[in-house]
Amino acid sequence: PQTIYLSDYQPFGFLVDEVALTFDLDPHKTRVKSRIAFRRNPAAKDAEFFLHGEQLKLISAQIDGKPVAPEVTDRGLTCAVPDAPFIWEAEVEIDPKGNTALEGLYMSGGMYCTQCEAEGFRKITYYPDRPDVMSIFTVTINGPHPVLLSNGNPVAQGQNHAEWHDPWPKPAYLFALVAGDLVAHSDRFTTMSGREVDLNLYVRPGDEGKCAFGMEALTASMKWDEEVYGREYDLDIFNIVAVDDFNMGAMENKGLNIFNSAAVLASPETSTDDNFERIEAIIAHEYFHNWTGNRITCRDWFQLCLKEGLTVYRDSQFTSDMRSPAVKRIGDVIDLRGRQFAEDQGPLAHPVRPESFQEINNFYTATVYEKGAEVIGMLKTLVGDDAYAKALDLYFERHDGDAATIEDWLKVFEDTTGRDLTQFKRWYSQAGTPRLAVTEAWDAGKGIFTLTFTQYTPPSAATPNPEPQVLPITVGLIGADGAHVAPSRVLEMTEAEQSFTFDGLDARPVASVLRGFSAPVVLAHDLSKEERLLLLAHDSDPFNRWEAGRTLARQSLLATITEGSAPDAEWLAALQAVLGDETLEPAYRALMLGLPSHADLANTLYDTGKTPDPAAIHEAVEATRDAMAQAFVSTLSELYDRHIVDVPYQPNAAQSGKRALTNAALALLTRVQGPEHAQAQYDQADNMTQQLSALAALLRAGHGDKALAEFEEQWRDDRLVMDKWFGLQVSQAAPEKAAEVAQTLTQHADFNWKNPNRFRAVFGSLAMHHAGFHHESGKGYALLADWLIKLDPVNPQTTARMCSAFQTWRRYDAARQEMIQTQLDRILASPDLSRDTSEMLSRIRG
Ligand code: HT7
Ligand code: ZN
Repeated sequence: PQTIYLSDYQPFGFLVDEVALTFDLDPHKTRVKSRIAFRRNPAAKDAEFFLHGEQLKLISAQIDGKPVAPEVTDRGLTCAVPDAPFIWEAEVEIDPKGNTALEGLYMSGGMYCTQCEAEGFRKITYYPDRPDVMSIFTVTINGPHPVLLSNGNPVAQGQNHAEWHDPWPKPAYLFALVAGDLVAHSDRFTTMSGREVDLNLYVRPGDEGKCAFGMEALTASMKWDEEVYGREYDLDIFNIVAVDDFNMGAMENKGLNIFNSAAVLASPETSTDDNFERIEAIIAHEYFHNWTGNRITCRDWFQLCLKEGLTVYRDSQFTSDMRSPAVKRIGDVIDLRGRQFAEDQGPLAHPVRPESFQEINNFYTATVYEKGAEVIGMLKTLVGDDAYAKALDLYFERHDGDAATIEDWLKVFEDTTGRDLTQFKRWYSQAGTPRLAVTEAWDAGKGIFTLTFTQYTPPSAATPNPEPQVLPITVGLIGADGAHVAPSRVLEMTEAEQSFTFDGLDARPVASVLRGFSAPVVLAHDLSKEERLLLLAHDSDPFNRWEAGRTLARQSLLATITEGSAPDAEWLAALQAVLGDETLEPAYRALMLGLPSHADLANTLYDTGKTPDPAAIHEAVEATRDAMAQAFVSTLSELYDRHIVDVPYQPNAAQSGKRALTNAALALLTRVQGPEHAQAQYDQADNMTQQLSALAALLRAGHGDKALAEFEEQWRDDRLVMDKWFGLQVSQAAPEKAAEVAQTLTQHADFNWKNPNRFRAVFGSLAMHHAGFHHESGKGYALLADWLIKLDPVNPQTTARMCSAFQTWRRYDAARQEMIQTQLDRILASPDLSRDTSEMLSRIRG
């Protein structure tokens, strides 16, 4: 397969002034006519007329009305063209129903829909399918469907016919079309300059009752982007469509966002609090792309973080504002460490802006998205809030309508602040997670406290010689009585080793380092247990307070795993005090009750030169949970009774925080008090959060069979709830049973493996079940490999994404490595393996 390099970028030889597309819809023989106005691009050297095109049947082609015979390959076509501006016309035939890859134009549940990012438009018609070719699109759709949608504003609507015009130039990846028998949940929004916008959320009949929350999230996002970023919506209409078959969460097509139904449909009875929060964030994310992605897009796919990192950063700011900043930050860091750190420290490591790829779909990664967002957070910390706001204003002013680069992005910060960001740019070009170590020195005579930091990024194939990064390190100092002796200060580290002093101190303080997780690094700070207990009890920075508890938990668990010691009683006592502190938000206390994941512990063991044993990790976690349950039983009962929500369900932060705390308490209480409590909650539940938490507790306690059968009976017609039913059985299975449970579920009549949500419900849950997936039998590895081999020809994108389950394989013992290697080789040997999967596996296999 061909490797594409950032350094090879060349502008396209032609500009596209206008595009007119006509679709005559048919499940197997859709006809697409294109009429495209081209002219030479004066800025380009290369003038070859190459149009991308894949899986298209070319019916006819004309230039300026005269038939031409282009040279066609399986990747596109070339044709001799005039020097002067010309009109290209082509007609192609495509097969939406046969398109199981869910890229291009495809069918889902009887409706037509599209997914063009990154390179799906070339499966619709011949076109320069690259993000720097922007044009104005007019789309005509003919087909026997009540709803016919495309981008922009509607210009004509008739029986089985619709025309749409999008006045904003856009790249082809933002094109969208939807046709089907859909119903709309509608609203209106008045923008800050007084323009009226029609809002519609289109769903399949029967799903109307699950639209209200998504619509509220949309209007809240539109308002927030006006208030916080000064960004106003720019069309007369904004449509969202829910589809059941979708490879990712959602897609920001101009004026016509397409959503995985799991990422937009919600009701109290069928969705958990976590679902509501995720839906709110994804709606915001896709809406925010209208400016960061659509009005300003990427010059090429290497610049993907330009739109994704910034938009993730913006959606996390939105969630912080809508909910709890502390809880959001902790959740984001848990996620970053779980997914991005694993990626950055393994064979799939790549810079936030990669420099080469074979299949761009494989680079929609936690590094591009989440580390990309962290980089923006660091930039904001370094320049300050006001300078960040000025830089963003300049970015929108200077680059509106552009296909921009990371250089353009950094330049607006340089121009507004006068800073030189040359070194900071390494965050975009270097792979790997920096290790930051800190040592302390105390000069009692002078009252000076010195922190000395060293940073080191382990070399990787992607970055063999990493250089020091710019690190904003937020630090506060605390006295022995828990009071602050120095407020937070941002230390700007640029060297491999650097010291910072704090003077005028009466006594040696305790340092709270990397507050708010101010840089995405692995921190080694050799605090004593007493110091960590002090931070857990008193740190005014909520992130570091939580972090102190998490580090104590990790240390206790590691001692249990490696030495068989009992869980640390001092940590448990300190944690209990925090749990009972009613000045703290319930959601925050629920997070305090969490433990580091099995994968986190495996990684820490590996980092310290030990081979992780998944079974030992599992046993240590179970023993610790039992100890927590026994130690906290009275506090947990009190918390459960005090915070149970007895007013009608609302998915807001206050209520969901209480449910998070009571359900965390329930999970532990079930260990010591048996299943009665959970059964009662299950029987009385009037919302999915309560029902599912109770079901999980029952399953873990081995008393879930009856509730599981009732749940299936109650929800068998609701595909999104049934995804939970499938997933929960795998995630709650005992390690030795997980693969077997997953296999049995694949025999279920409703296991529609071609639906990515259902496939992920079973196999995503298996891959996430650390002790189950890595069970010594190797059954988890073999089962996943069997199904990846089966899925690849049908849906390469979803297959390739799921291969990352194997990315940490080199951390484990020789027997496990051998079993995994056998499976990797077996998949790699399957005939006609997709480019997506073969690139992922070759990188993982090494
Ligand atoms: N920008 C969107 C990316 C996306 C995507 C990429 C590849 C294949 C399928 C896809 N569906 C959506 C989503 C986003 O980040 O907002
Ligand atoms: Zn995005």
